Amino acid sequence: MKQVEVNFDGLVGPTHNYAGLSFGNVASLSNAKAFSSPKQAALQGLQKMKALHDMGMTQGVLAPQARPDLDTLRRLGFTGSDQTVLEQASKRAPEVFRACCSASSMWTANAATVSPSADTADGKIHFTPANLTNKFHRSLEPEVTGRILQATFSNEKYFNHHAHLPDNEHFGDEGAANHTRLCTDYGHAGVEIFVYGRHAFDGSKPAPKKYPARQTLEASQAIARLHGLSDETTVFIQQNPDVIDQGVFHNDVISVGNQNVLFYHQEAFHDTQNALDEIQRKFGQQQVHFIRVDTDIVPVQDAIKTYLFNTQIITLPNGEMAIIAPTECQENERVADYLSHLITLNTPIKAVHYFDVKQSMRNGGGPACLRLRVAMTDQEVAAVNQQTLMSDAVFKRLNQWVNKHYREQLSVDDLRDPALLLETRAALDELTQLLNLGSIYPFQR
Ligand code: SUG
Repeated sequence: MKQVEVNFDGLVGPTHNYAGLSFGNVASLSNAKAFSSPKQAALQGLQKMKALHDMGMTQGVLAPQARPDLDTLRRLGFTGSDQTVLEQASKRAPEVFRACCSASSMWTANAATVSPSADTADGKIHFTPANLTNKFHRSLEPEVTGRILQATFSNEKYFNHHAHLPDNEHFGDEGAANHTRLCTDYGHAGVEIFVYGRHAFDGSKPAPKKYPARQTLEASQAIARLHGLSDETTVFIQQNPDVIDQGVFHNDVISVGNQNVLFYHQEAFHDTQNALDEIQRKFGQQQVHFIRVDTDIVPVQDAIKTYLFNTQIITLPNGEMAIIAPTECQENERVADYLSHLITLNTPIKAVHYFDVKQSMRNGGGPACLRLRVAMTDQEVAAVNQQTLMSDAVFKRLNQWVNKHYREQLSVDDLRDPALLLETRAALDELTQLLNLGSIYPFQR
């Protein structure tokens, strides 16, 4: 039986905008209120998906969420027709309104934590949507995320879906952005690595001082229990609080793993040596390639600006690995030099491919933020909703759909336009048919 890792990329939604909503995420704050291009953003994302498909990878697509979130605005006391709610909320509570308009579900690395069937006690693939409690605009996502995941992975024989963790900072969970998995082969039991930012129930432990630690140890432990993971193959590592304070708001901004490779920055973890020893011990006989990038080669600030570690390391059908990097890495001399050097070293990584995902990068989301990884057997791939798997036909249809419905340009002021709400609903309604998702959106229920 063949096993592959499938990337499910988030389709960028029609309200993609820059509202400066993410304290601790430097790109989001520095681009606040700039014009965005939802159309370009969605097309850039689709190009990346298609390119991976063309490299022989199995590639999936996850639907975006519907914004503005009228249900939340009503829950917060705005009443009347949809148009009145938009008008009143944007006038009387503009910050709340903007948060209810974010297209942040595009970063599907934050959609959920996924454990493949080779790792779980019941032999099914487990999904837990992330509660994203640390940011109000993102905390609106988990319920519909759960529905999107169930509509994409709908066969109960293979897929086990959990509810998101309790909506409280003690269990702050950011999904796969703080989780990676090493394995000899995708279908073999692997080591699941959870990277947390702070201890929720023990204030004496180290924690960042300036920016929030979004993921707690207790949330990571709860996910490992829910997914039926073995202690023998699970590792919990604390992220270095100092790098969180420099703007590394998720672990996937400073380290990434694939199969027998862990690619990480020297300053990524709190207690690096013990963490790496534990990973190697739990990994077993075969040697893990620990690829460390030192601060004097790439300072943390360059890693944040270029998203060197928010790259995707993928295993191509010929068994070699390639890095999928944003063009920001190519534009930074230090980082570009490092990447050219990396592929000559004696590691499985043999190529680097650059992609323009600038629309996403301006909100702090690189190539790896845009995808949720699901390692699967052939049978499990066959059990996925087939309309969500990339093909030449799906690519063509989705491009046409974006070109038909998306605006070229959007400002945060445009978000209160009632026409945008109607355009968005028409687009998403059509999308649920294209992807065969059923009625996942509140406006369809
Ligand atoms: O949660 N940005 C997202 C970026 C998520 C990146 N994901 C990973 N690292 N896996 C966030 O901070 C900005 C929205 C705005 O400001 O308009 C935002 O939500």
